[in-house]
Amino acid sequence: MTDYNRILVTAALPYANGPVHIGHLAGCYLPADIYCRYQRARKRDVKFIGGSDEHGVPITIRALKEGITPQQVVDKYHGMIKDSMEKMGISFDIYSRTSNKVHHETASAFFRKLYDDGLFEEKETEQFYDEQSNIFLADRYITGTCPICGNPNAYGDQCERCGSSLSPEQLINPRSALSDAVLVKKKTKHWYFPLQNYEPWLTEWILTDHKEWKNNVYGQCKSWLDQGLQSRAMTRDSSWGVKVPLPDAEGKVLYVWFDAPIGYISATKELTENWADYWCKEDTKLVHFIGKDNIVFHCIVFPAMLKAHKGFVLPDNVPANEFLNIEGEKVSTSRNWAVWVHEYLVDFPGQEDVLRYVLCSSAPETKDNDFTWKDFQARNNNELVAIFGNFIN
Ligand code: B3M
Ligand code: ZN
Repeated sequence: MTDYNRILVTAALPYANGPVHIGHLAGCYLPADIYCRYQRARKRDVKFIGGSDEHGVPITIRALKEGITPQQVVDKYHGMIKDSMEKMGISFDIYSRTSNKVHHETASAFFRKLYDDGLFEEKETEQFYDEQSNIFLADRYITGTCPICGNPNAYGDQCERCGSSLSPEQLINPRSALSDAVLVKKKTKHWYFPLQNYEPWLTEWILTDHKEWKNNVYGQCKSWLDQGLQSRAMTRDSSWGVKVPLPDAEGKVLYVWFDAPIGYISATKELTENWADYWCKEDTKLVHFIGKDNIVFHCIVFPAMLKAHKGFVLPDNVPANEFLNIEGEKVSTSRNWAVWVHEYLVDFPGQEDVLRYVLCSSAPETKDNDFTWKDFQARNNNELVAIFGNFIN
């Protein structure tokens, strides 16, 4: 739609299990911020929504490893992330968090509506369970021997030596990556959302009606749709998250990718009592800024959820950037290969705009790009100081 009266902009909710790095800024927060500043300058009615994603496996694992509670993990990192965003001038209208009460209520009611409308499938399956840590393990926290190349340290989702994508069932001698315990199989019931039922609609909506989406986004959607969609479990066994609002669901929470995007709605509720104008009126333009690893969730899963629920606007565009590498290598949190924003802010006080300038001049818009300190220095000295500085003088 070209005729709209308000713009609702969201930026992916970072997991509160670690600080943010410059790849996050370049990929998502800076482009979203620039877009919002531009729209405000045009006097458009724009709301810029952000917040921390405080549920999910990454947070519980972090808590287990550090010997603290998930709440302590998210309190620590939510504060750090919020502070980094503010200091970098990311001009959110609200930066909320998914552990808030309003979010739990909103996500819970959303699930309940789909349940009451009979839109979930209930299935019992056997899953790997770690009896030492007392948890069901997500695929990537299961290790074992790769059936293809014999690598003894392959993961339940893939083998990093031979590159094969795997399922935990294929691993020889599966063990827990947390406790090293030998795993047992346990029965568990979950609620699945049949994405395949939305496939004809999604195909038309994306591939025909949204040909203008960025190539990388459109291409990923097309390849998902070409492969065919399947039911996805929207609940998990865990004590951390939004409780499944059903009587026979003790120890179950909503899948983090079910609740997190609803966080955009909850945060808007927190921001303004007119939240429904932004989410439910057809003359709203909804734009999701994200990184490329979040495409399927924002273009396929969340729109299907919104469609199923009824009454919400759908995204008009989902601009996703590629990744920013550092000095020729992929960012890796585990190897601490990243430029952390909170550290930059200490090492280069008052130089926030220099970083914004460099990241936006080499933004990974159509392909992965590289950040180097040499380039940072050159752009500062040759472009900002020499050209721009002299011009102002
Ligand atoms: N927290 C994944 C990420 O930080 C996830 C995004 C949620 S957006 C609703 O990349
Ligand atoms: Zn292998």
